[in-house]
Amino acid sequence: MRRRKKVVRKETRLGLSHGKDEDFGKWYSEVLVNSEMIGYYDISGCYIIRHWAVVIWDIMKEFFDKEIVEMEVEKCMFHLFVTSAVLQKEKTHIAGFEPEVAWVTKAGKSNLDIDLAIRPTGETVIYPYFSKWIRNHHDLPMKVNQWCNVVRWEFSNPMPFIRSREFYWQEGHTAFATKEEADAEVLEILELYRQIYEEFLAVPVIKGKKSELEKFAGALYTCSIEAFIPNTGRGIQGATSHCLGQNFSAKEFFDITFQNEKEKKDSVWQNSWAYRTRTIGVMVMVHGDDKGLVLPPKVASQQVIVIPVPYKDANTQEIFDACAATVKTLRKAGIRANVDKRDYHTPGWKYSYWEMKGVPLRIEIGPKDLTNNQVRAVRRDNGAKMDLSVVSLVEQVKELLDKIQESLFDSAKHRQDACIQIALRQKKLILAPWCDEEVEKDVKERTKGDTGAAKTLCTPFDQPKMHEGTFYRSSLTCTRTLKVYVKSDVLNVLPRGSLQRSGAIGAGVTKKITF
Ligand code: 87F
Repeated sequence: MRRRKKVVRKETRLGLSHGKDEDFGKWYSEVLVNSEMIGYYDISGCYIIRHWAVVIWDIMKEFFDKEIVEMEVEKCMFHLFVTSAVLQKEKTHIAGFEPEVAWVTKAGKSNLDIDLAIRPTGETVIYPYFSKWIRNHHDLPMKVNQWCNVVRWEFSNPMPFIRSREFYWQEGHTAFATKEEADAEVLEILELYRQIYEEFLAVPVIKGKKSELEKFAGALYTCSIEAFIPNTGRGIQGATSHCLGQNFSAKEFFDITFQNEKEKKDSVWQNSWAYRTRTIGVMVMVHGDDKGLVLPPKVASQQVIVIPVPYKDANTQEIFDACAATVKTLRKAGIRANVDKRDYHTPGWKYSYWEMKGVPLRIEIGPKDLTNNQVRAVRRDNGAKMDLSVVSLVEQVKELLDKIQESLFDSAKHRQDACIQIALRQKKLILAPWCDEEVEKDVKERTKGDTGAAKTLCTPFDQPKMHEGTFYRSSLTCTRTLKVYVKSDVLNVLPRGSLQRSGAIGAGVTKKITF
């Protein structure tokens, strides 16, 4: 029997009681609460997002806002409520989502004249006004974005950041005169989402296009960013950028038309795009370890924590002064640094505390460091310790933070790449040749189970070379699937999990396929 790994540290009483590889779900909740990212609320599926996480959100928001301002997207704040009459306008597109819509039906003790839905997304709230505001081609493109909360009363297993009943997001809604402009924007936004994940959160992602079955029903096509959680072996949708075509602008829906340059009436081409607080959950799942959070320096609210290490007869005041001076120097250079001055905790306790909170770099200053005009630095990601000279402290810290950011991404990328296989039986992300919807439905149906069916995530834009008729190396594939899957020259990424459990898929291995 495998012995349970003891993660709680005796000497400090800080730490986690569940290992990441031991019970991933419990580990995740514990990390979020102990690191002070979230608080559990008394409504199931609702969580309080605390300062430590809000700062991460704000850093991403600042980047994204700056980029979309460059794209001439305007800011807006639409209402939280939508009447059922307006919500019904979108009926065809939101079919299937209705059970998730939450309603306000009372004010005090009296029933409202009309029930009000709480927005699950902004289309129905925003598009009636696009219809009023857009008259002719001079009004186009129209581009708006809002940062807000939405409510979707999910019934499947809630999980902080990943699946909550109320969540925060940005939602962008744009209208163009031509499809070409809309197509270009879909990709431009997708690239910003990639940057958020890869360059800020150090999480590798796959950019691609959703299949017809997995796209938003109201969209002409949906592009997405897909991330991978090695511990669950499952893919997770990171953000979406939809081209809505003329579906919503059509006369029978929101009737968003304009006079084109030839004085002819035409419907606008629309896009909508969003990323949400789920980003934070993905980052925690990918980088966290048995000591707690591991924050990439670019999004860490504190990049450096300075800890005084007083020693017996040494001059404590001098050590505290040196810590304060170090913080001042680092902050002046734009580094988010702070000192833990609390005199009622030991340095050891503080080390564990800041490790739990994932601060990328710890600086310890003790009497020996004062004498040698140096500080001791400890990396959160790999535990490496080094002495840094006070003379060139800023440059060295900046370099270290860059290295930490880079190596977090590299190691996550390495883990993800190692899990992408042309294979159906292991706990893997599957890069599989794709045939048609019939097969897609079939795979989804046959792999249904408690950990979720193997549905296609997206068709990656980056496609490995493959020729018609080439057989792919696979540990196994059933004859039927193999036959149909290799017909296509497009590869789709499927999450692992259910395929592996599927006897049907596993049956009838007949061919070894080579890549
Ligand atoms: C839940 C309840 C009601 C998703 C819902 O992805 C409606 C919906 O329309 C709903 N869940 N959707 C699709 C949202 C599509 C779209 N909206 C704007 C986005 C990006 C931003």
